[in-house]
Amino acid sequence: MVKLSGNVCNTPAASFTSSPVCVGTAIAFLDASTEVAADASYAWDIDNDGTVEYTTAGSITHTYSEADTYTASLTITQGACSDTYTQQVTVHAAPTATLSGGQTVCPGGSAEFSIALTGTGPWSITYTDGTTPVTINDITASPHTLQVTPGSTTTYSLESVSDANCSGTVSGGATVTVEDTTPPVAVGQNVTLHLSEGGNLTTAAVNNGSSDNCTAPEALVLSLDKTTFTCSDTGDNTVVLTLEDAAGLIHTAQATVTVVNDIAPVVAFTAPPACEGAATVFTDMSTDVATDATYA
Ligand SMILES: [Ca+2]
Ligand SMILES: [Ca+2]
Repeated sequence: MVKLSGNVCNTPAASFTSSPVCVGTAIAFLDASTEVAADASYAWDIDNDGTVEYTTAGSITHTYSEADTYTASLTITQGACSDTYTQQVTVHAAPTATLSGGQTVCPGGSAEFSIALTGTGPWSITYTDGTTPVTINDITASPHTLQVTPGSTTTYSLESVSDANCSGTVSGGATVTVEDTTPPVAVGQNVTLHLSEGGNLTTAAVNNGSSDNCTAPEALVLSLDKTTFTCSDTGDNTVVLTLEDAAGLIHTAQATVTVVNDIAPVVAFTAPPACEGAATVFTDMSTDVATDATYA
């Protein structure tokens, strides 16, 4: 028979393992202690504040209410011997993604909106236009800017987010309004029109860089209230240049058309043969006679 004297005991080797979890999920403390006697008592202090939360012999689980890095300790006592093991355990915060923005763009135009992210990158997000979900992976920075080109007014929202550690919660939304509510800007210029060149006025001659916020210059519909000028219009005439964009919005500008009658009149008359003594009838067949022409 062996006689023990003094505080002779078998010293335990306390140990446990844990893996990081996301907040709200129970974290497992897996007992890895050795040299544990049958009468060993366990004391788990899961936040190392000196107050023991669990006295379970063997593995435990615990759910922390807040994301943080905690120091946890396990003390095993058997007889007069004890051992304490401490280890940091990690509880990750759930990431968040918040979509914001909203813009009015021209038809065919693209818009940008912003997704603010919390957590630890890289993130993956899934957003939707209400019909088709789109997932973007490997986002490394916050905020993430997203460019979209909706064919019509569309509201976007987020469906899910996850970061390097956890899946999280999403919020917010962004509406991209596709429309043109801005009329074009008609800019005219004064024109001198020489009747010798035909007397036809073109919109290109009067247009002086008219433009629109959405419609390309070549796609604008230009028209004039008067395009044909004759010698009776000699002098200054006011014309109206009308501009219509693809949205049907209209703007007008006035311009002065100075008509120059530079056509030489063609003098002609007929004088049919008449009997001697009878009056000969002279008929004026002149053309291109200006209103200010004088006859002699
Ligand atoms: Ca404690
Ligand atoms: Ca417009």
